Amino acid sequence: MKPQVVFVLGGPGAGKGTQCSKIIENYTYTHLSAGDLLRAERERPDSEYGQLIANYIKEGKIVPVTITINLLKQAMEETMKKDEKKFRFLIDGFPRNEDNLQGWNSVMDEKADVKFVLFFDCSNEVCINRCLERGKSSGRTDDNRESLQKRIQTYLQSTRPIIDLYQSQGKVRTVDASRGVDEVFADVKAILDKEG
Ligand code: UP5
Ligand code: MG
Repeated sequence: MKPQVVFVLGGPGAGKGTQCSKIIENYTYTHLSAGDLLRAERERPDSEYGQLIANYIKEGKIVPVTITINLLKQAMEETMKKDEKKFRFLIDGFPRNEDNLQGWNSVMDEKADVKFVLFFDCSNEVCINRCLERGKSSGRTDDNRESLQKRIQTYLQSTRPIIDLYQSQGKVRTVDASRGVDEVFADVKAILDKEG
């Protein structure tokens, strides 16, 4: 079975991870956060990319896709090897720029089907406030004002055009992510129930 993919996009702190956690409680999807995979790789003692990833994340810049795509591909393959029924994936926080999209297309385009993009739409102000609030306890090196400015900038300059591109192909399902977690999830459910 070819893996079925939903890309989950939205600004920093829009609630991608939160909503993906709720989705996997209710649907047979596997959640793969590109950011979580990169953070895990950063912490792996013999990683040759640890320092590079650490710098990119703190600067709110997008890591070269060769690194990210290998982590994603490996995680997908491992999931499907363990359980062949797990062929539906939520890929959270990817693709974030043109380089990511090209990397996906060259490595994964024929191996997986992208069903649609789930887009959590939220104002920059709400995004920043959520991340600053989380930053009080998250330990994330990028949940501070300086990094957040850069993350928002990168999101607007590099990620929005990717969402727009999918939009022009009729592949974007947009949710107003500025509301409470449960209200957002009610909309997410309606989309997933409809898409099957
Ligand atoms: N919260 C969530 N939903 C809420 C709601 N409806 N109402 C009120 N509060 C809500 O949520 C963020 C915070 O808000 C939490 O405290 C939550 O409780 C609360 P979360 O669900 O974590 O939001 P999410 O959108 O997942 O935010 P995240 O910070 O993870 O988004 P980013 O996209 O910035 O982070 P990510 O981990 O994807 O990427 C980090 C960095 O990794 C990037 O900046 C980049 O440097 C690098 N990266 C790459 O280079 N390439 C990639 O492909 C991916 C990442
Ligand atoms: Mg996240």
